[in-house]
Amino acid sequence: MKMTMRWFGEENDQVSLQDIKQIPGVEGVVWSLYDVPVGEEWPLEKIKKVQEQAGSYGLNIDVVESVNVHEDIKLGLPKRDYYIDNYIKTIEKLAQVGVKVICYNFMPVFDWTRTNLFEEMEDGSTALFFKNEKLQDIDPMELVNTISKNSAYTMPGWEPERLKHLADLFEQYKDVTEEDLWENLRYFLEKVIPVAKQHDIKMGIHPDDPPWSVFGLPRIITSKEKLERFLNLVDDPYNGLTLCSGSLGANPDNDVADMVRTFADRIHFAHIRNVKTYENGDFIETSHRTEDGSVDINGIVKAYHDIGFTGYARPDHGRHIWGEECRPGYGLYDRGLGVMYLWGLWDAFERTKGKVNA
Ligand code: DNO
Ligand code: MN
Repeated sequence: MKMTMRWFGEENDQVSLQDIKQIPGVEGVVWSLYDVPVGEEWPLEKIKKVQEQAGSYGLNIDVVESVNVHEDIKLGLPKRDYYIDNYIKTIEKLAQVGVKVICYNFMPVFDWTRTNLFEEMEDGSTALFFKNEKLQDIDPMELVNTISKNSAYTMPGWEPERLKHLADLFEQYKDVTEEDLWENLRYFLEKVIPVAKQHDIKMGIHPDDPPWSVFGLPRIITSKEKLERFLNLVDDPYNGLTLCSGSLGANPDNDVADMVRTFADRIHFAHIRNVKTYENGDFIETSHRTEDGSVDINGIVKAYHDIGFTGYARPDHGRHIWGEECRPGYGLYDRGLGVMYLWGLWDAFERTKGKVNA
């Protein structure tokens, strides 16, 4: 397991490369170019700049999260070929600096969705929260406004210029079914995977978060069966997964440890975090520790250890603790604790490997 940490860039993140370097066992940053509009080709100079910045702290830039997919591709509109061409050119550029994995998602309109970014927990920390009932009767625009008001940062997937066109986007998705989305995903993969393969870059789709439809929009990367269907769209090791335990774990029917064992060699990137789920469909993002939430993090790390996972991993969202002012879900402290919890489990499994009764 190669440990990484997400970093939003020098101008965009209160967490510094120095901070990241000081977390034990972190080898690289998971990055993106946030100022390039979705669908445009990434400029090589900007890519190289990140490489230099991270490199000066001895951190690699092997994993990109995300190269986002333009809505026209998801919608299957005529201009999709133009955007796919740009995507391919970006892959070629990323290959030049040695990128190994590209994480992306295929969620219509929204990336991850929560109803409160700073829900108070009993211990005085705050965390990302999803109130199921609230989402049933809220206008998406209202949620977008609340979310942007409560955050000093622009969050990937919630860029104001994109969301300005929200009404148009909803109109365009009006008649798009799940089956249409599958077909549009296949079209994209059939063009992109051969290029990624040629450049030895593994593609890892991130599951939908939460793993069910929101605001009536179709969502397809939600369960074990759907992941299986996805992998068969283009049955090639370069067409793989970013297996996110927290996104999938928001649905208690999803057994993530079982998915790790089933899809082993198709998992290129592991997002590991916990969530506490409630019967009414609400969930809150707790600390990474198994006992604190509903997801069996211990069992998941054991599964990764058992399959001899050599891919990349990162802690995912953390709580906001110790008074830290940070990007929602992406503070330094709780994610740092997350890294150490994951290493603690991993090292213990390593020590007992092959021993009877371990
Ligand atoms: C949620 C996060 C996501 C992720 C994107 C990837 O679990 O990891 O925000 O970054 O969906 O495209
Ligand atoms: Mn994730």
